[in-house]
Amino acid sequence: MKVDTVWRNARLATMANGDLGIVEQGAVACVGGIIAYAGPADDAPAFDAARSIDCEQRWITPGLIDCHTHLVFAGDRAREFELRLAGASYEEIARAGGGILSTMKATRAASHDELIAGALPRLDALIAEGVTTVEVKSGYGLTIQSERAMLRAARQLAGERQVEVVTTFLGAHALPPEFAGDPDGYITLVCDVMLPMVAEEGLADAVDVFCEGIGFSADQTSRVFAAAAACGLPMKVHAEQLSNQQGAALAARHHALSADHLEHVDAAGIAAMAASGTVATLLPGAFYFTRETMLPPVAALRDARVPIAIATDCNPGTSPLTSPLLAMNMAATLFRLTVDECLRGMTVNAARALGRQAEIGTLEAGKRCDLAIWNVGHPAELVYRMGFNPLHARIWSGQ
Ligand code: DI6
Ligand code: FE
Repeated sequence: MKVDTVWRNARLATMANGDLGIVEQGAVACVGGIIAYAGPADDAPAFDAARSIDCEQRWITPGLIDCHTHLVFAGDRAREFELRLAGASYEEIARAGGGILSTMKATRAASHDELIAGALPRLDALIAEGVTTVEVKSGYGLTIQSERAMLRAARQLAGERQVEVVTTFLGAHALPPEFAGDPDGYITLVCDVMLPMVAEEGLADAVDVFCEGIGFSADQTSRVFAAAAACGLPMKVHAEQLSNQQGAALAARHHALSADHLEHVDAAGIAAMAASGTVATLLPGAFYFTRETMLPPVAALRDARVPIAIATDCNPGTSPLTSPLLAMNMAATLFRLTVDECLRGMTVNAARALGRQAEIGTLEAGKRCDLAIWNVGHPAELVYRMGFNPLHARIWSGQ
């Protein structure tokens, strides 16, 4: 078989077949950036490879996928962090005009180049730990111009680095000051003006809503979902992070790709997600950083066979985290996910949360050749260690 590159003498965690899909003596070959073979070396065809790489028994996983980030923003919230350490709650700060709105002010004032320059160090941190696909949300502009600027900056990141960027319109992230006291009026702007513009200009691959007491109600969320469906865009939702607004059940009814956070999700929400195939995206960085105490019901999600993804939720307010490895360690240590669930949560299930499971997330023929090659004795080390990066090499689209 004529191939561009073969990676041989490797141990594979393919993430195929519902577990880690381990192949002890494996090989991966690619042609034109697409995996042509991934499996046991003994079963591989004879490769006529332009490039043959001896992996010296290193482990290869699919490239990691961070399926929930707010990577593009300006400013920081370090001062607010100090206030929270002094006892102010996230909600108190948000209601006092801090929080998302303080990042909104800085983001509206930033130029396109400034948004790019601010996001690149955060993107580079993710790439350094083997991320090959990253989801980036808008939601700090909250006007047509500024939401458009955020999404354009997110799209531009894919031109600055060898990475896939999947964008999500999160205009319904917070109520902008121009609509103070009129959330329904703002949701009308989101549905009737922003969303059609975003869809028309191809700026977003999905739509998200912050369904929460300090965000938007289930009714307002439902309006955005209906408008997204009318624009042909899939949905996601920040749901049950601080309270139970029935956001997950609503998302499932709309066949959303994912419902994210879920600390306060109930049995009805879980059953609805199981029925619709909506992915549960858990965000341990936000749980840890806000010192949340309500754990997401992992055992109930597991029992209902709801696919679980993990992401950094990189954002300046509740999760200034740019380490997918630490996110996995937190998901295991804080949420009691297993090693297999953590690794699948950052690969195959994260791909599903983005609706990209046909193209990425496992080491299987036909998928894009995104690889992370690790200096570890077993994949469990990727979840076990804290603050150590054992990445040996990262391959994106065969390069
Ligand atoms: N939930 C969160 O934790 C982030 N957004 C959301 O809907 C917080 C974003 C921020 O505080 O800047
Ligand atoms: Fe988020």
